[in-house]
Amino acid sequence: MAFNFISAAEAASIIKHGHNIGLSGFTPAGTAKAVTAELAKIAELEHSKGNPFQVSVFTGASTGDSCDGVLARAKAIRYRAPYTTNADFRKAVNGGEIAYNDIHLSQMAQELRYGFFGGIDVAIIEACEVTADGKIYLTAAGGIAPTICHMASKIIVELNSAHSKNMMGMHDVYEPKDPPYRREIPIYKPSDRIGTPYIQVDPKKIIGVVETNWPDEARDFAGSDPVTDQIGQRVADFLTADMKRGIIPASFLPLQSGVGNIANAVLGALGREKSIPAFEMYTEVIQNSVIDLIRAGRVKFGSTCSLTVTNDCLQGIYDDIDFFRDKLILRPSEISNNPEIVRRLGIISINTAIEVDLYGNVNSTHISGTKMMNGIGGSGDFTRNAYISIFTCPSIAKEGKISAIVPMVSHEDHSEHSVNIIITEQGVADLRGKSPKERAMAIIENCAHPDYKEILWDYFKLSGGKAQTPHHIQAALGMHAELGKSGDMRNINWAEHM
Ligand code: 0RQ
Repeated sequence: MAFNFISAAEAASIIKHGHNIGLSGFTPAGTAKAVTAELAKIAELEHSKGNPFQVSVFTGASTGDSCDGVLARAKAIRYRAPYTTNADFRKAVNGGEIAYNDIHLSQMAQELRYGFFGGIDVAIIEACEVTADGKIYLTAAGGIAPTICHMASKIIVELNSAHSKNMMGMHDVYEPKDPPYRREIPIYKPSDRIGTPYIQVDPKKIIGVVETNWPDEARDFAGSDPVTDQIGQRVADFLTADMKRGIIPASFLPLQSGVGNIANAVLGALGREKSIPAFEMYTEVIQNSVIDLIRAGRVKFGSTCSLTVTNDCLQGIYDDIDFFRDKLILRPSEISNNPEIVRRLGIISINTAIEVDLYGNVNSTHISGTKMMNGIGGSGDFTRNAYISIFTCPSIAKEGKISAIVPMVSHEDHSEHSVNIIITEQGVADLRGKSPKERAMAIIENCAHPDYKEILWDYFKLSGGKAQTPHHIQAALGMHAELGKSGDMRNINWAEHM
């Protein structure tokens, strides 16, 4: 079958007000870009005529500016799930303009299939190749592409020559059946292949192919600094000690690590720690630091949903594809983040917290309990099911006006029942096997910044001390209230709250 080659603007004109659109990609990696950029122009034109024009957008994770950025600025998004990182989008969400649903990334595809959101009208899939018999070869991410391809009545392919066809063969496309027919997902080690290297669709559903040459829009993270380096080294020392005392097997366990400069620093430190053997990753995002470790022989294999790397790093992988073919695999987010596999493989998860409370509850998503930062991402998929779940964060934010260790989290994403280890630049709190009061003492003593230690000890003492989980309910969010009042948590006077 010969494809209908169309412009991005023609493709965008197929999308109507009220449509549910699904996009390939996971982070800016592999996300369709050209059609959404044109869709924003259509929305602006319709709005200028006084017509409503908004769509609902479903993706694997965050996207780049050419999706969440332009669409948010054009006020073209009514509803969005499951995760974003774009600053303009964040502003629109916190200004009440967009209905945003922050969902565990492993669940996005199945919740679409279960019908929680209605259908998918149009799927926009970035590909490095598409064949006449309907085989779509994805680019730098798996995301929810298999599910939206099979659900959508119309598929638009963005055939992006900025991605090399060398990517063909790097994906492992697998979609589980839904209950009551679901079986185990047969992955027993990070490198297992269980699916096909392409998505098979009915070619008649591909209503247009848009040829583009649009590089991925992955962010370049700030370099390391003394605080992130210290956190990274503490993670490496902690894991080394746990291996030496036999908790982690001598052959080590697969790692998951979040996104950002702390994740880069952690991986850098693990790479340097020669007492840790070369290890595997079973993770959702691979950043530049992991590619460096694969080249250095420190990471033996990386299973991921996306290659969220800089474009020169991605080009390096394409140029060296023969080296990387047996060292990398890309999976749909439903598989890369699947709780069944996380628990089976015994993954060590390392994610970043916004704030942590005295009892080990973690807030990963909301600033002062109300303003959305990014979303939970995959952190919950891994944390709840990990062999050891670790959260890292600097002990303070905003030049010390904010403590990351607080009496009670202002929003909870990961509960005390799932969180094992807290690591700040100050130290490590090992919460395993500890009661709530023992956890509080470990967290204050080891993780809080010196400016906040006395403040937190005072709260702990004033909260009564006898209950299973001591709190002074009126004062529990007193540090947040103080931040709102004076702009600095250090000004807290507990007597005013009790
Ligand atoms: O503010 O941007 O104004 O400088 O939050 O914080 O320290 O730069 O760290 O970029 O790693 O982000 C948790 C948001 C951390 C991220 C979070 C302010 C701080 C700074 C960013 P500025 P840092 P990071 C993998 C798994 C959830 C999803 C997840 C995240 C900004 O890691 O979204 O883990 N995680 N997914 O100053 C007020 C506090 C603060 C605070 C930090 N307590 N109060 N502001 N900040 N703590 C990804 C995927 O799933 C795809």
